[in-house]
Amino acid sequence: MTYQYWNPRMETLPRAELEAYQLTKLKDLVRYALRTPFYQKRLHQAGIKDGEDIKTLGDLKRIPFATKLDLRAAFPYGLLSIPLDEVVRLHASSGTTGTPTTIYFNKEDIIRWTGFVARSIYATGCNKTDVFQNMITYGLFTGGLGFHFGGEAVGMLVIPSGSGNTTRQFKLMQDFGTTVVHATPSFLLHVEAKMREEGITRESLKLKRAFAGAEPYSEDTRRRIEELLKIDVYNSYGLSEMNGPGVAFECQCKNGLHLWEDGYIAEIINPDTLEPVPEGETGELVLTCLCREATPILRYRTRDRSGFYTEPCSCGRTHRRLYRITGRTDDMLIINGVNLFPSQIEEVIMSMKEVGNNYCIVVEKEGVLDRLTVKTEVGPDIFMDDARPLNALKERIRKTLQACITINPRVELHESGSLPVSEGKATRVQDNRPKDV
Ligand code: DLL
Repeated sequence: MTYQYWNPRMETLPRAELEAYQLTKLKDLVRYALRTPFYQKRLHQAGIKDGEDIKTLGDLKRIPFATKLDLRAAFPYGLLSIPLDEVVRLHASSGTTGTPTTIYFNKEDIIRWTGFVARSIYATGCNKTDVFQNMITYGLFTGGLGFHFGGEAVGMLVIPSGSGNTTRQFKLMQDFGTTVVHATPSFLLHVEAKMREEGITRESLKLKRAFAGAEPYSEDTRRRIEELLKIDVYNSYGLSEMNGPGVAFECQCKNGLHLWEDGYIAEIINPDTLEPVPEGETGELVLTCLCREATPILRYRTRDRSGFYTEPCSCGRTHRRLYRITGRTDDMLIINGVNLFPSQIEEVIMSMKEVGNNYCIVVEKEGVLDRLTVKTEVGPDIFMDDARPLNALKERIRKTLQACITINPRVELHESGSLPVSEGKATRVQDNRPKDV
C-alpha cells in the first residue's frame, strides 16, 4: 500500500529531531505559561522563571501535573496567556459542577489545530475529492468545528449536518454523494439500524470511510460497523483540554493511534503512584499541549487509560501509536459521546427539596444507544399514591437535569427509604453496558 502524508517531513521526522523540536516548543510553552496567573505561581515554585530554565525534555518532570480541578479553579481567565482581544474562539466542556473548563484560541492556535485534524483526516486516505458529512454536535463541543475546519483544509466538501435526525442524514448522503462521515461509534451503529428500518440500501450510498471517536469502543465494535456499513472505520482520539480531535488518529494500517508528537508530549503514568510505567505497559495518559499559545496546559492528567506500542508502524510515520483507550481512571461516564460526572446529577437532584436522600444512576444499552436512568427517592412528605404531583415532579427533575447535563434522562421516583442502601461507600452508579472494550 502507498501511504499519503499531509506533512511528509514532520510525520516522518527521525525521533532525535522530533524530540529536539519538542524541546524548542516546550520552552515556548513555558514562556506563554509564565504569563498566566495560574502557571506563574506554579512554575516559580518549581524554580522555573524562564523558558530557558527548561534544558532537556526531562525537565518537564519538574512541573506539577494539572487536573480538571485546577482548570476549573482557574476559570474564567486564570489560564489565559494573551490579551482578550487576541482571542478568536473558545470551546468548553462540562465540569463536575456548574463551572466548565474553558479553552481559548488565538488565530494561530486555530490554524495549528486545524493542521493536526487535516493531517489526521489525510492519513486515512481521504483527499479533496471526498464529500464529508460531519454528523457530530457543533457548538461548544470541539468535535463539530474541529473536524469542520480540518475537512475544509483538506479541501473536501464539508456538510455541516451535526448529529441526530437520521432521516435527514440519509437524505444528505444520497443528495450529495457523501463518501466519509464523522460520528460517535454509537451513532454509527444507530445509523445502520435506522438504515435497515427505513429501507435505505447500501448501494444508494457512496460511503467509504468513517471517523469514529469521542467515546470508548472496542475493536469488535469497529469491525461490526465496518462489516455492516461496508466501510473503513478509523479511531479518532482527542479531548477539549488538548484542543479537541486531532490529538491521536489511526492511519490506514488501523493498528493504534498515532499521537502527533510535534503537537503533544505524552507520558504514561501509574495513576496511584504518579510514576511513569515501564514502556509498553498501560496507565494514565498525561499530555502537554505544545501547539496552543492562548491557553497553555502542561502535564494534563487526561484520566484516560492507554499505553504505547513499542514497535514502529509500517506506514513510516515516526510518531508513536497509542493503544485504543480502554477506560478512565476516574468516575466520568461517557453517554452517547457526552461526558458526564455523577456529581453533576447529584448537584441537581439534591438541590430539589421534594427529593429524598438516596438516588442511583443506571446506564444501559437500549438498542445500540446508551440510555441514562436516574432513580431517586422522594422526600417523606410526598405521597406515592397521588399520580399528578408525582408526574409533575418527575418532569421537573427530567427537564432540570437535561438543561444541566444536555442528556435527556429517564427519571424514576421511588418511595422514601425504598432504594437499596449500600453499607459503607455508596455505589451510586450502575453501568450495565457490556464491557467489551
Ligand atoms: O471528545 C473530543 C473529540 C471529538 C474526540 C470528536 C474525538 C472526536 P471531550 O468532550 O473533552 O472531547 O471528551 C474527551 O472523551 O478524555 C476520552 O475519555 C473520551 N474519548 C475521546 N475520544 C475517544 C476515543 C472530545 N477515540 C474524552 N476512544 C477523553 C475512547 C475517547 N475515548
